[in-house]
Amino acid sequence: MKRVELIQTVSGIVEGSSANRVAEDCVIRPELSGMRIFESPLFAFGDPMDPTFDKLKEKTVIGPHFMSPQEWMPGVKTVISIFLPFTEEVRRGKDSSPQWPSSAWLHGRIEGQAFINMMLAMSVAEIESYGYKAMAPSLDGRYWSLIHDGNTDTEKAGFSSNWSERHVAYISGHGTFGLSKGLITKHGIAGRFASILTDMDIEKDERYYTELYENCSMCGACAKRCPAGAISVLKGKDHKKCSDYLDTTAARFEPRYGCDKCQTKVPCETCIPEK
Ligand code: B12
Repeated sequence: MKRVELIQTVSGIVEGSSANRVAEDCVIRPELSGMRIFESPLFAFGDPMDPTFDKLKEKTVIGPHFMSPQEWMPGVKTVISIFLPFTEEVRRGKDSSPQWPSSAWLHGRIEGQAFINMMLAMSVAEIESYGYKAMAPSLDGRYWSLIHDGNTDTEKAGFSSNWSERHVAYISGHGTFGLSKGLITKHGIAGRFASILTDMDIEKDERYYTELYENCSMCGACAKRCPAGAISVLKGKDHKKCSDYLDTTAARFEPRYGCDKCQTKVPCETCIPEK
């Protein structure tokens, strides 16, 4: 299996799977039945031996709880980072208001992640069928993430994870962080990330940036749109305010939740913004 075949395989799952469309039996509004969730994915291939992975263990970056690619999978030779941009239908949900996310975005958050989990499992099985080892940290039993502050749990840091898809995407060559803390790729910020580790040696990408926030113009559009007041050009991003606001969406839209404001109708929505 070569780089191009792997890209074709994963892209084929995104193109062809009915799980990348909202099913009739779970739809919030009838007109969203069959809505496609993700566009064609973008790939970045990282080197698991990149010393920047060690830096992620520093407290000021992520922390010692971050598990390196080798800790997840001894013998790993390639980190495959995948960006799945949301379709225009998801980004332009018709019932969006300045305060609340659209039904389309809620489907993108919840059914979109369910599709990603399936896509990862299918992709891992496909790589293994060629005789290589592969695994997706986010599907592994050791994976954890905390979307609240970690005061009650000393081993798990708050607002963190032992495998951060954005940091992995940054190292692999997708793009850089933005003021909202989302990662801005060549196809923008509005989408979700996933990753696979494998012992297949695939040609790596070069990072096209040197600074952490290089792709962000610091225009402040995301700060103006944030209904939680969680983003500030001067103070950066307040995860607690963001998370508390997400809780109000969970109460209102149960069993779904989410917020689109820092990812849509901003200059970095679908591209790297001009400075
Ligand atoms: C915890 C979490 C949250 C928390 C905290 C958010 C955060 N930014 O960390 C809360 C609940 C607030 C949250 C909210 C949302 N989330 Co969220 N969340 C996560 C999760 C589970 C872990 C993130 C994590 O590990 N953070 C760790 C801390 C350390 O990150 P940080 O403080 O931002 O990191 C900074 C430092 O490391 C610093 N730094 C300092 N020195 C150095 C040196 C180096 C070398 C580097 C690289 C960095 C660095 O740079 C970073 C940026 O400032 C990931 C899934 C995953 N496993 O990756 C999704 C994830 C980050 N969330 C995502 C999304 C989409 C959202 C929401 C839009 C919700 C929604 N979908 O409706 C909102 C708003 C996002 C936002 N603006 O932050 C996406 C991001 C997509 C993107 N384009 O970037 C992710 C990747 C999920 C996914 N699978 O796609 N989320």
